[in-house]
Amino acid sequence: MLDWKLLNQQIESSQRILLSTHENPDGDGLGSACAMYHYLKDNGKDCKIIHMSKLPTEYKFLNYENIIQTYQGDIHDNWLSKIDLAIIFDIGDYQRLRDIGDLIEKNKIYAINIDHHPNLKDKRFSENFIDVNAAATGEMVYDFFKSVNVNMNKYMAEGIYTAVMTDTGSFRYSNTNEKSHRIAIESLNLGVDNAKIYQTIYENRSPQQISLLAKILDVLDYDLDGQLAWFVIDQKMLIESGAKNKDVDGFSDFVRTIKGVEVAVMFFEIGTNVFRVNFRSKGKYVINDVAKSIGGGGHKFAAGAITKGDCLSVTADVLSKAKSSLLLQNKEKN
Ligand SMILES: [Mn+2]
Repeated sequence: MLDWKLLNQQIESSQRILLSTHENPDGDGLGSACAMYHYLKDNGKDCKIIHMSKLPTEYKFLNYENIIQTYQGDIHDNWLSKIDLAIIFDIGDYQRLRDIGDLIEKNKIYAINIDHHPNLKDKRFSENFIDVNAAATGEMVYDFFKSVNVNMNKYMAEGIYTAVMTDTGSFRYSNTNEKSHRIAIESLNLGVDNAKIYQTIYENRSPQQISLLAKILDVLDYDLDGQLAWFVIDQKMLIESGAKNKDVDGFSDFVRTIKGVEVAVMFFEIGTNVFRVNFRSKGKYVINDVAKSIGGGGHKFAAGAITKGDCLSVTADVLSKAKSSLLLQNKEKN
């Protein structure tokens, strides 16, 4: 059991509090930060959510009164130099804090990590609250509220709901648990508009993104009797379709939905001879070991890495590692 009272003590003894999450933030990191923000504001704290990226348009609905800001030294450094506490959500890897991580170290800020990624406790954080069994970091923030007897308001629930909905694939992935649904019930009772949140996040695809999807389906390849599906998105495909980097989000989840496919692997060329590799598993095979073996990491069934090399050697290397891992896991099962 995590000692959430400790977190509350830290909050109570702090006045200026920074909330943040990883670069290229997702619904879990942003939703968790927003839920906490509304709790802290209600308690009279001076707090800001500052992160390294541009806020993705699909999450702008969370940004009431401009509470979520993109880090800019000239605007924020003064405020940041006087904070008492930083609470970081869903980070996975300290590096993903970028400049904010450097500032925390440089200013020796008391920083608390709340995360459900299976990571070693990072010493750069003063406290680590880690629960790998939580479907979302948002569930941990919910646990915190419960254990210190906080009644959620609609804004807090909206953040928590967004976090849980996005990290459970809208309550469909294998990490979805009883608590995820309980959170949904409570959120709906508090007036959260679930259909509106879903549509805002997932039913706003651009025609460019769909045209990129068409190209992917064209190059989709299968291995291990159709259990492993993989595809490459190179710069040329991106340019030809007019899609943006972030438009590839969700494609590996989509490929995993194919009948018989247990693991989907995406190779996305983010720079010349630099690939982001994404692994998604339906649950039969653990894939974060493979991600780890090429310098990445993540959850058991959703992981990723960045790797360098030309397309042919990168795909050959990663696929051979993935295949050996799957075959080995098969053997261990039988
Ligand atoms: Mn998460």
